[in-house]
Amino acid sequence: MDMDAALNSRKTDPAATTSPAAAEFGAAMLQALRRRPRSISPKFFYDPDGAALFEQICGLDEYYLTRTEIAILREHAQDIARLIGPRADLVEFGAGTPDKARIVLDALPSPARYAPVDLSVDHLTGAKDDLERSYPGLSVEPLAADFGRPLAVLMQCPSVGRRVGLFLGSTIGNLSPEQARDFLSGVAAGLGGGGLLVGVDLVKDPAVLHRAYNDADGITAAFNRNLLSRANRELGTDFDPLSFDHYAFYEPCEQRIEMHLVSSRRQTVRVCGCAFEFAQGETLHTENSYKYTVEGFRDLARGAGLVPGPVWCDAQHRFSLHWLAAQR
Ligand code: AVJ
Repeated sequence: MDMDAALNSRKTDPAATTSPAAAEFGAAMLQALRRRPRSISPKFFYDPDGAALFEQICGLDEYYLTRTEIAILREHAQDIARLIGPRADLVEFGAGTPDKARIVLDALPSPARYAPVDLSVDHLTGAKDDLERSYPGLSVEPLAADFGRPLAVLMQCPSVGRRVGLFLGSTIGNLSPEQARDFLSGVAAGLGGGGLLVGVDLVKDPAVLHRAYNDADGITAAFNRNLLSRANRELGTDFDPLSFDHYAFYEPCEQRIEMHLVSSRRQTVRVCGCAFEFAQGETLHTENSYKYTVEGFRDLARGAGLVPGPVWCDAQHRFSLHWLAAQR
C-alpha cells in the first residue's frame, strides 16, 4: 500500500485509528450521521472533559438528581446495609466516582469486594488505594467494560460473597424501557440471589425536569457540545460545536428528556474522510433520559424477573432508590 492509500484507509476506516475506544466512537459517529433521524449513544459523552463537565452538572442547583440521591442514600444507609448483609461483593455499573458507593460501604459490616465497572476506569486507579486503606479487608477491582451487557460483566468476575449490584444516578434512564428490562434480566441472571440497588429519577412537573437539563450557566449545553469537541480531538473531525444549539426538552408521552444538538445553519462536516451535510435545523439526538413512576419501575423490574423490595424517596418525590431482589 502506498502512502496515500495508507493515509486514506486510516481516514475512512475508524478501526485503523489508534485505540479500540476511538475506533468504536468513530464507527458509532459514522453510523449516527448516516441514519435518519441522526442519533448516537450517550455513552460517548464521557471522555475526561465530558466526565468533568458531568461532575459540574451534579453540583448545579437545577440538577436535583445527584444531591437528592445522596441524601436518600445517607438517610437509609442502615436499612440498605441490612438488606445487603455481611461480606458483600459489590459490583457498581457505570461508576463515575466512588462517592456514592462509599456511603454504602461506610454502613456495611466487613464488605469483601468493590468492583466498579465503567468503559474507562483510568480515573479509578487512584481511588483503589484510597478505598482499600479506608476499608480494611475490602478488595477493590475496577473493571473496564461496557455495562450494557451486565451478564457478561458479572460472569467475568465470579462472585466472592453475597453479590449485590449498584446502578445509581438514574443511569438506567439512558436505556429505553425495553433495554432497561433486558439490562435488569441480565443482572437477575448474573446475581445468583443477592440484589440490586437502583437509583431512578421520577416523573414530575415538566418545568422542574426542563430546568435540570437547561441550567442557567450553560454547563449542560457545554456537556452536550463536548461530544463534538471530543470527535474533533479523537477522530479528527471538523465539527464547529458552537454552530450547534443545545436543545433539551421533556417529552411526556415517552416520559423522557430528549437532548439534541441542532445545527443553526447549513453546514458540511468531514468525518473519517466522508462529508456529511447538516441542513439548518437538522438534529443529532444525543441522549434520552427516561423518568419513571415508582409503580412503573417496580412493574418493569418484575417483568425482568426481579422481586421489588423497599423503595426510598425524598420528601418531594423527586428521586427514588429501589431494592430489587434476585431469585436463586
Ligand atoms: C448520568 C444519565 C443520569 O440523564 O440526567 C445530565 C446525564 N445528561 N445532564 C441524566 C445527563 C444531561 C444523566 N445521567
